[in-house]
Amino acid sequence: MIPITYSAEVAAARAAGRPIVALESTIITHGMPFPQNVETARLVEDDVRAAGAVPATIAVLAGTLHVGLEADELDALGQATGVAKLSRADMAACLATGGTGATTVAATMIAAHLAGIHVFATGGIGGVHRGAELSFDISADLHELAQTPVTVVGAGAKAILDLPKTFEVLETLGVPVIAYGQDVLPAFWSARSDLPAPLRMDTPEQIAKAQMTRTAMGLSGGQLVANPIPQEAEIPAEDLRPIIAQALEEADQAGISAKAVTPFLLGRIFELTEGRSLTANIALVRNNARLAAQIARAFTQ
Ligand code: PSU
Ligand code: MN
Repeated sequence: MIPITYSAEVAAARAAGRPIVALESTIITHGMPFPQNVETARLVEDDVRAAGAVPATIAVLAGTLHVGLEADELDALGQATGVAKLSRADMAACLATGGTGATTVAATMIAAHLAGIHVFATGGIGGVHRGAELSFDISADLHELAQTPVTVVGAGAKAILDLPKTFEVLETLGVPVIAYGQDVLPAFWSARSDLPAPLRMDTPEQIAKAQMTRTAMGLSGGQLVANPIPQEAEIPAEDLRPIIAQALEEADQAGISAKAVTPFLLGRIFELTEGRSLTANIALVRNNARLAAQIARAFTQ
């Protein structure tokens, strides 16, 4: 009924019960410029393999849900224009109408769960936008974490967001937020924020066991693992503060809204930091992929 297809590598891993890590595609189509987007997607897949798991990059191509992309499919998606950005609200419609779309965190979680994949690595989740008290712009990623049993490894939520409100909403929704190896939450491009971590874990095994316990208790939903960017790759929060403020101001002036907000802000911050934000983004996604692979292995043990 659901038009779903697996890459050869993912099909073999499923048959053998090997650990699999889901990867999203919105970061490729809307989060990074070409050609760095495709290069990063490949590096991230290789990081997952090097850490002993199999990567499954997820996207909807011409009405079929792909769990794992072949090399040529990844190349084509990375250069395609006009690709939809899919979340819970529009994923089924895209499949039903034969469309092509990249999956956000929410949509990738849905696809991962359908495919029996427990762990997913991304850059940072969507969340509560600054000014949400007027715009009501709160990412569907938060509600997805509350209902779909997939552990998402990110460098927290993207620092363009209102981080305190994002973590308040996650708490309200009953989503475990686990800082990896430190007592404060990371802030995407920066390793540390001044927000205390609701939970802290220090091993992949603890994280896998917590998800399994949650599910065994009949609690719905996944967990967010907030994995700090490696220190040597981070951009200090003080350096970014004025740049984020400027990008937000410009988005406001230009009347950017809804799905366009996050891609616009990431694009402007890339320009304003002269590419530093992209270098950091690549480092943090790769770091998340490595941890996700370890967690996926812990799930299969
Ligand atoms: N992580 C990144 N870059 C991105 C994203 C995550 O490093 O572009 C994407 C994810 O797909 C996430 C989306 O779900 O940004 C959030 O979009 P929105 O704020 O419109 O919900
Ligand atoms: Mn939004």
